[in-house]
Amino acid sequence: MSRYAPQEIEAKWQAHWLEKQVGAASESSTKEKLYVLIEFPYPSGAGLHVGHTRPYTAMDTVARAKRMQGYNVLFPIGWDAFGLPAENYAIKNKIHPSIVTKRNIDAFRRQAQSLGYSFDYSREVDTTDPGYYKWTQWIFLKMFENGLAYKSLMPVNWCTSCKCVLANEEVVDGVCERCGSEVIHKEKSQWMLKITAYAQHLLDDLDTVSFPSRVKAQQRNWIGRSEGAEISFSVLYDGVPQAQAAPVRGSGEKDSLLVYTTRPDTLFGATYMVISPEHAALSRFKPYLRNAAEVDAYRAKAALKSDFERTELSKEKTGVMLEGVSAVNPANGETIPIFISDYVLVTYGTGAIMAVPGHDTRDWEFAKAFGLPIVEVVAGGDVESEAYTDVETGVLINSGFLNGLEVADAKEAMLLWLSNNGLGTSKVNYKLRDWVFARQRYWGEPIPIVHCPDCGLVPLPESALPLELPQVDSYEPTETGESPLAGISEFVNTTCPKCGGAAKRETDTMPQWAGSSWYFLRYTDPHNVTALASPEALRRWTPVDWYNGGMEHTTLHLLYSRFWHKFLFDIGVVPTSEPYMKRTTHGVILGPDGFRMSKTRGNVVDPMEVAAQYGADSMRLFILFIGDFEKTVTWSNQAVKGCRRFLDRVWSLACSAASGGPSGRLETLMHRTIQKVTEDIDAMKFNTAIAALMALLNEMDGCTRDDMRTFLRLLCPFAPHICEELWQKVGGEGLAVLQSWPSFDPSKTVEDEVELAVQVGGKLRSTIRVARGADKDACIAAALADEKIARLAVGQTLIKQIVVPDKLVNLVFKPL
Ligand code: ANZ
Ligand code: ZN
Repeated sequence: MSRYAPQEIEAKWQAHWLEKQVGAASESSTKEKLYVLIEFPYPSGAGLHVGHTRPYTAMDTVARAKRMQGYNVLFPIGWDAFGLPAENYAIKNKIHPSIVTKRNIDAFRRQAQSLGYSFDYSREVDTTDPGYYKWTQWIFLKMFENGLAYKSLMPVNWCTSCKCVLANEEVVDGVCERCGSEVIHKEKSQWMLKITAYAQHLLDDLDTVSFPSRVKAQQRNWIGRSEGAEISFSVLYDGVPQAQAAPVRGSGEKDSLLVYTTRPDTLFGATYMVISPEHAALSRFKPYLRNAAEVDAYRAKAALKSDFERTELSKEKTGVMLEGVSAVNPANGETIPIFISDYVLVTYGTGAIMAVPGHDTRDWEFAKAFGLPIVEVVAGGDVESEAYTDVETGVLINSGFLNGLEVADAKEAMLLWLSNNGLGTSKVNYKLRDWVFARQRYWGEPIPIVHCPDCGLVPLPESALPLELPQVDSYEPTETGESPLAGISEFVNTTCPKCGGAAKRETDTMPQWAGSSWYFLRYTDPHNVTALASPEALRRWTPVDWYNGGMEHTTLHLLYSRFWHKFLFDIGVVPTSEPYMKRTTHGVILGPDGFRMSKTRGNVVDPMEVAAQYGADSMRLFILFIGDFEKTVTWSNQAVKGCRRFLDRVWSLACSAASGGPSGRLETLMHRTIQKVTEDIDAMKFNTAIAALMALLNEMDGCTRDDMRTFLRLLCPFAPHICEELWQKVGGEGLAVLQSWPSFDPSKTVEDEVELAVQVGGKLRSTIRVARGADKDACIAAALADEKIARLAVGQTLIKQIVVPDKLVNLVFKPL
């Protein structure tokens, strides 16, 4: 009997499977389709890491099981290859990013294949391939045509180290998600995508998909719908010399400030106003301000802070009162001061608030810091010691016509009053911001727009796509924040597609999230040169049935791609409004020391090394056996060895299996295990599925080849190489990976006999087997028929019998 030597069999089967295209999805099959998707990797120079292998192994197991279960499975792979690391590497090593990218892709593919991943490698997509990004640019042009791509001067997040604009989603805790450097605000003219136009759709359609509740909750929070009112406060230019104020007052013009509030019911409690340091009204106010210098100094300081720093709850409130202007509370006519403070963001609502310190915590802190009046307008708390923010209970007080109403009713009453008096309207707001869609870097999709001095922004015609990246000598971003493309005059100087006059190309490129916003569509028809995919292919394969990915993408890629998909649906390109029917997520794997794996900690485990040492199958089993799939787990070298020992036993039992049909002895356990493994794969409980297979193996000593063949079919999606090899050894026909999935009979999964303890006078004397659920008389009869009991009963008469069904029989005898 040969020993199990994975290194001798794995490469052989990988090559064989590739040749037989066992992972290829069929365009002509009549089987039901199943589109199983993983998040395609960024092919970094470091190769596949543990973070890839957990989701990929899981979904490969799912894809393999589903093929065996009779589905026509689409399980594709591709490369999300634009982005900064390749560019930074290129800068450092003076190699074109495309060369580095190609090298990395080849290495990734080799590694994926050596772990036995059954992707459909014939459908690979590469976001940096002009044949691919032609369609990324095409979608952009469609968005431009539909008013969803626009350029606007706006404050943007600027990473001081990447020298690049970041999306809100890329700023984490006030620093750049990528490099950890400080992020400041800068005014720049930016390409934007109007994702906000889809805010309500994105929210509503969450009800139609099967996503984990925490994913839905995160997207809902990120979209941040709130209902409230916009209320107008008139502004007085009060503290300035009459002559200066005259132009406004004398002309009869009225100035006003619009606020957004979710609590119009508290209007009587608004004791001051706050506008953001960037608020446009400040330039109007400036001539009337007595403390303009102080105001300017505060604004300069605020500009250096990130939104995160500014809105942190615990932060001490700062601000400056605008001396020379004031506002009027429209509900009670009182004059109230106006402040600027950085806790009010220019990018939300109207950039101005009515401050109600009695019932808003931030306002309360500010009022305490500045000695401003706090008026209680909802009874129920103690507003001197903290803001009373409850909205479920409490009634309005100190609020004129609202007095005595509950909050919900007061909101309605106030809204009616405001609209009747032309002072306000109800308003829905979203936290979601439009998506900053430009990077000042080289290695991204060029934006296919021309700046013409006469025609303005002119889109390239479709025939000019793809607009390819030009060859450059230097990939470094410029100090002025312009893309390296700005330095290539052959690229920049062009003619206007509309008027033919001299014009300049846009030199910003798209952000990394562009190519990944639609890649799953391209898989359905990856070589199409006339469309991003044919309508037939899209109808055949979309929507994605099952998409597994990381929690970290919930408010980035997952939201972006839903937005693009909805847009493509609206313009008739895709057949469904949601791209993914079901989303699952995996937990993080920590290093053996329990910390997040990182180069600096030196606790990074290389899955390829593990596979080289123990075999790809042991690596696959281990990564799934390690713990609950959705949970964070810690790496353990011990567990890898355990998985290898299990496979060693599989090997030796298979080699010694006797010929013959299924063993009756194993029938129930076999049916149970089939059921468990089938259900556990669907529920992503891979660890308990593997445990059930281990338990089954423990009972398989002396099993037949038929038993072993069933076992191998069950194990095959997890550890395909060893199963393929042993399948041949135990007389299986064809390829193991092409076998049908074992079926189970639910009625055979229950044990139909149970063991009963038989006591005589309370002492255990024997055990018997009876049918499960056997009645009292049957149990007693069976007990009395037992040899040992019969012997004891000689010369005695039965005077008492107690039966606990399925458990025990107790008999009491008395001598005759
Ligand atoms: C008065 C008020 C009274 C408020 C009260 C709350 C409680 P959400 O739910 O997140 O939409 N706000 C409005 N615009 C703001 C801005 N640009 N920067 C900072 N804060 C802003 O929050 C809406 C509430 O946040 C608004 O309702 C406003 O404060 C504040 F008892 O108005 B409220
Ligand atoms: Zn022109």
